[in-house]
Amino acid sequence: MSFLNFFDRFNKKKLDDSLLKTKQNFFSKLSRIFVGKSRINSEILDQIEELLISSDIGIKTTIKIIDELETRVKKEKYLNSDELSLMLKNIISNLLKDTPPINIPSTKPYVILVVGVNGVGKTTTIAKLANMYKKKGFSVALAAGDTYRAAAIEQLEIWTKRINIPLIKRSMGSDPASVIYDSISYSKDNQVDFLIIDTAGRLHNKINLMNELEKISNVIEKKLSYKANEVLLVLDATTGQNAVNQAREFISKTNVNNIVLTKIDGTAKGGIVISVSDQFNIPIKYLCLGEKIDDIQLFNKDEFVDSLLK
Ligand SMILES: Nc1nc2c(ncn2[C@@H]2O[C@H](COP(=O)(O)OP(=O)(O)OP(=O)(O)O)[C@@H](O)[C@H]2O)c(=O)[nH]1
Ligand SMILES: [Mg+2]
Repeated sequence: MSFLNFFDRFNKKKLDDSLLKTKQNFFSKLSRIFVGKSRINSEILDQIEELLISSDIGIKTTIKIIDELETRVKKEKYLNSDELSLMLKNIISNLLKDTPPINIPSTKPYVILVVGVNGVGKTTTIAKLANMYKKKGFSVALAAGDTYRAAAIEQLEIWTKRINIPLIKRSMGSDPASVIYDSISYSKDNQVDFLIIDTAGRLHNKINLMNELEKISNVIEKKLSYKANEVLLVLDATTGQNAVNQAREFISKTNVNNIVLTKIDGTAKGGIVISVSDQFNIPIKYLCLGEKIDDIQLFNKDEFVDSLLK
């Protein structure tokens, strides 16, 4: 398996701009905590703790950060706010997991199964990924596995026409497993490099949704004799700690092996990225920073922390 850097130029400004609200939310408050103080005491640590929790970093991750901060502050009692910022940056960086580079498939098709609850940005993310691979010269096909809503198929149709790639679909209400079956046959017959599968975010109930995902996974494995290479869980950053609950649910019931956080632009809840990266043993692969086709970046923990805490 070879590796390739898909992003010719890392758009740091876009990341800075997207994280601005989160940063302002956090930092304006952090500097207020410091006004008139010249040393770190337990009262200040309590205030930082409260601030971290209110910044969507979550209780568990916040406790880890504060414990570490406490240990370090004990060694070095007198710190100004710049030094404390640097310390926080370092602690948060250490909590975040590295993201592996994008794999170039050695077997065809490389299957990406995209899962997540309704409205989080699955279909938009699929279009962004398809466009990214297409631009790099790979052949890409999409499977309209969300047969629950007619609009879902139409939405994918619009994207595939724009990107100029094939869409494998059936009519609304068909069995998604049959669409997946068709899409794998198509991919094999046409030497498709990347097959990206859209799935429903909402069914009659949660058990149905998880059963359907399991059925889809089984069809993929049976027809290809290997599992989906990537099960990509899409989480909406604007939903804050709800995204953590969704992650827990999907990770326990499906074979999620990568995470995308969408709608980072314009939310003050960017702290959720830290919470998700710390709490699950699954890497965040991409951040989505807008509705346009290019608004996607490979997650880079150092750039992320730098944009957030510089
Ligand atoms: N600002 C912003 N909006 C986004 C982003 N990603 C998706 N959206 C918007 O979020 C809305 C829902 O996106 P979809 O891609 O349709 O979400 P979905 O998960 O496929 O939704 P269902 O098919 O209903 O389950 C759309 O209006 C998108 O344009 C993002 O990174 N930033
Ligand atoms: Mg959709």
